[in-house]
Amino acid sequence: LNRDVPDPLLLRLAGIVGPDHLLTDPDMTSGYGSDWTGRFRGSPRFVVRPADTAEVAAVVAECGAAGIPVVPQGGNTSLVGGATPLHGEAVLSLGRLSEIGAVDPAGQEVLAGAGATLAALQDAARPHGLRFGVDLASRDSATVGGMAATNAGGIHVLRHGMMRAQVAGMEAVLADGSVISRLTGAGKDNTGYDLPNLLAGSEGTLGVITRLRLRLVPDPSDRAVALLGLRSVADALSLVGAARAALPGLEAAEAFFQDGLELVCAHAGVAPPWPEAHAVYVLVESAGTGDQLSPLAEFLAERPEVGLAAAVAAEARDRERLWAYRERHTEAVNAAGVPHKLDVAVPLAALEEFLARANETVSTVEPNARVVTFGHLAEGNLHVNILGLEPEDERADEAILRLVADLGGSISAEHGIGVAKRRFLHLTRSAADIAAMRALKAALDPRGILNPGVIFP
Ligand code: 2HG
Ligand code: ZN
Repeated sequence: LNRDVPDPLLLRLAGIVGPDHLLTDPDMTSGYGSDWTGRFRGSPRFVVRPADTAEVAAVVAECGAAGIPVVPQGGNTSLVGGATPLHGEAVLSLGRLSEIGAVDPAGQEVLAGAGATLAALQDAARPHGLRFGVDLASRDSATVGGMAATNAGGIHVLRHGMMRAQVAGMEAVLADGSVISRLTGAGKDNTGYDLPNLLAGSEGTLGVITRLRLRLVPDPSDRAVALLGLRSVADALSLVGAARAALPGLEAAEAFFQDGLELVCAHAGVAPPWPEAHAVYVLVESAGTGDQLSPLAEFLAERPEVGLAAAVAAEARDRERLWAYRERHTEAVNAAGVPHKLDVAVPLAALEEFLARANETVSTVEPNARVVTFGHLAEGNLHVNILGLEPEDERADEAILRLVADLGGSISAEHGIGVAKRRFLHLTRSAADIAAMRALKAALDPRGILNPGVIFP
C-alpha cells in the first residue's frame, strides 16, 4: 500500500478486493478523477475495484462505517461530473463486474454485470439475432451499470425509449451494505415498490447497481440512413413528423447545424457533405427486415422540405460516413476546449424559438463564447455546448437553463444532473418534488455516503 503507517480501512479493503485492486498511488488513480469533459476534476482518496456483488457490499459497508463517501464509477463517460470525486471521495469502480450471462432468446433478455460495456453487450446479443435498444457514441467505454444509473438516452430513444425502459431486473448494494435483488426475470412482477425503476436515473445516490437483467430487441437485418441539408428548423420538424408517420422502421432523427458541421470536418479531416451551407442538417435512419432504402428514398422524394442536398446510404461503410458528421460532434467540441454541456429538452412547439434565442442568450452573458448545438430532434433534445467559459462560471448555463424552463422544457434530457446542474434543479422540478427526492435520499442513505453532492446542492 506504499504507506508508512498502515491505514486500518485500507488494510481491510485490500483484504476484501485483494491488494492489486486497491489503488492509492496518484499516478494510478488520477484517471478516475475527472469526468469526460475535463470540466469537473478531483483527486480520489483511493480507488477500489471489487470483483462481484459481495465485494461491493463489503466495500460499501466498510467505507460507510469509516465515514468515507464513495463515488460509484462505470466507464467514466459522464458529461455532468456525475461520477467525479470532487472532494477527495473514494472511487468505487465497477469495471470488473463485466460478466455477461447467456442470452435468453425466448425471453429476449440477458443478465449483465454493471461493468459490462455497451459494445460488449451488443456483441453478446448479435449472434442471437438480437441487440440492445439503447445506443450511444461512447458505446466502447460506457457501462450498462452507469447507463442505468443515469437513465441514459442516445440515438434510438424514439423507437425503444431510454435506459430505464430496458431494465427488466436489477441487483444493487444500498448505503448500509445490504443487497436488494430483483433479477428473476419473471416478465410480470407487481409486488410492491419498483425499486429498480427508482434506482434507474438516481445517479448513484441511492444505491450501487451491480447486475442488471436487460431487455433485448430483434436486430434488424436492413438499414438505411439519409442525411439532408434543409432550409429551416420548421422544415426539419415537419419532415421528422412526417417520417414518424410514414416509416415504421424509423429509429433515429438527429439534427446539427453549420457551425458544428464545420468543427467536425476540421477535427476529423473530412470534407463536408455538400459545398454549400444549409440552415439545418437532419439525419434519419430506418431499420427493419427487408429493403429500407427504397421506402426511405421514395418518402424523401415526395417531401416538399427536401431539396438537392440529400444523401442516402444502405451499405454499412456509407451509413457510418453519414453518421460520423453527427456522432463526432462531442469529440470535436472537446478538442476545441473544455465545454459547458447543457443537455436540454424543449417541447417541439418551442424548439424554433429556443434555437433562435439560445446564441443571443449566451452572447449577452459572454460575448466571446462559442455555442455548438446538436441533438435528438424527435424528443426536442438539444445538446447546447458552450466553449470559451471558465469551468466555474455558470452565468451562461443559468441563462440557457432559465430559457428552457420558461419554454416549458427540462434542464436535463438524458445526461442527468450530476454536479453540473444541481444548482438549477429547482428550475424544472417543484419544491414538493425536490422534498420528496430528498426524503428518499435521507431514508436510503442517511449518512450521505453515496455520491454526495450529486443531484442536490
Ligand atoms: C450525444 O447525443 C451525446 O451525442 C453527447 O448525448 C452530447 O456531447 C454532447 O453534448
Ligand atoms: Zn445525446
